[in-house]
Amino acid sequence: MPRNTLTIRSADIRAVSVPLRRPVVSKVGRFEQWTVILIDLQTEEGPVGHSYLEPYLKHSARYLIPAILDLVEAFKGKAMGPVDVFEAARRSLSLVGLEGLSLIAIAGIDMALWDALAKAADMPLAVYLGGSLGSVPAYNSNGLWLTPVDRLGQEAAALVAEGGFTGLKLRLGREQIGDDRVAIRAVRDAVGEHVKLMVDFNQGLALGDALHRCHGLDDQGLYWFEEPIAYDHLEGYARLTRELKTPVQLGENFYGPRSLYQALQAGAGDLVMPDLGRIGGVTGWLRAAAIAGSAGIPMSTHLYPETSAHLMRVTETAHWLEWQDWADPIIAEPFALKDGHLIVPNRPGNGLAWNEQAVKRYRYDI
Ligand code: SMN
Ligand code: MG
Repeated sequence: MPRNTLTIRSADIRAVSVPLRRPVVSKVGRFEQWTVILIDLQTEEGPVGHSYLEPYLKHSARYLIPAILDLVEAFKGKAMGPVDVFEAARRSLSLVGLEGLSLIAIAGIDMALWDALAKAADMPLAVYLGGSLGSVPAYNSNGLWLTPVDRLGQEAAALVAEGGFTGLKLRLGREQIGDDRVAIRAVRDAVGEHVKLMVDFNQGLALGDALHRCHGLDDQGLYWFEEPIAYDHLEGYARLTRELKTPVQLGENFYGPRSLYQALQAGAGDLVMPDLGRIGGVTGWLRAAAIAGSAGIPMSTHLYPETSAHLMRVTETAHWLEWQDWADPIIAEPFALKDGHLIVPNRPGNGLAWNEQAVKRYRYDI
């Protein structure tokens, strides 16, 4: 029996601020709490789509939520697929810019609408997209911030033990290169040489310093160098990619699939890792994955582990899932981990529903 395209009715959107077990201490900021915006998209046909956004900044809910509600108002009552909404929303916001908040707002609706569609078909999102249930290799990104080096070893051992992980992310870019070497040594001594170390500079270096620092660490057997310099300095990335043995990773700040295309055209990295909020949700991811796949560039994820896990099951060059449990406190059934893999649950849609008691506890007024 053919089904109709879903019709958006309304959206309930709430902001929560969830305590982090290990505060984020990074070049992009220090966060004791993590802001999560919960979207419940009601449809005329019944299925409710769930998604969340991670906009880092607590106060950004004040302008992000109204932008999402405006889009819902514009499209309610119309039978539209997520790709239709994606295109129409981009057109409607082009006068205020296609990137940044516009795209994050669109991504929130897009992810919720794909969830509702997969629920209407009674299939997990990965299956609805033509893939299958299964697990996705993940590294633990829950710690190893720019914190005192004498505590990193103990923390690294704990992070491996949280899920049998074979990869960890370590943040680098301390004052002296020697401090970064000490940090790497501490982690390796604690977890062994077989655990892959993804290192992230969070755009903390100018190109000259990045050349010096990355060349100096190029013999350390690191798995990738992530965002050594400002995310949009594509020529600088191309130079680093040409000169370094260690693969250069970027992409969490790509706004839309075209940014990924432009970065690859510029030779700006060996690896990419789009963020679902910034790449444009499920629709943006699928388009980006086709570009990375055709270019033969391995694609990893950034934040949003649950929906990303579904997408990795249909991503041609799927590489590593970044595991963070930051939204777990407000998720009704957090996804399970086994032997360093995140398991895509056998539930219709993206598998996200809220722990309403926790939402009540962590909710804040915008
Ligand atoms: C990151 C993510 C979230 C907060 C700070 C830093 C980081 C990552 O860039 O890749 O996980
Ligand atoms: Mg990063």
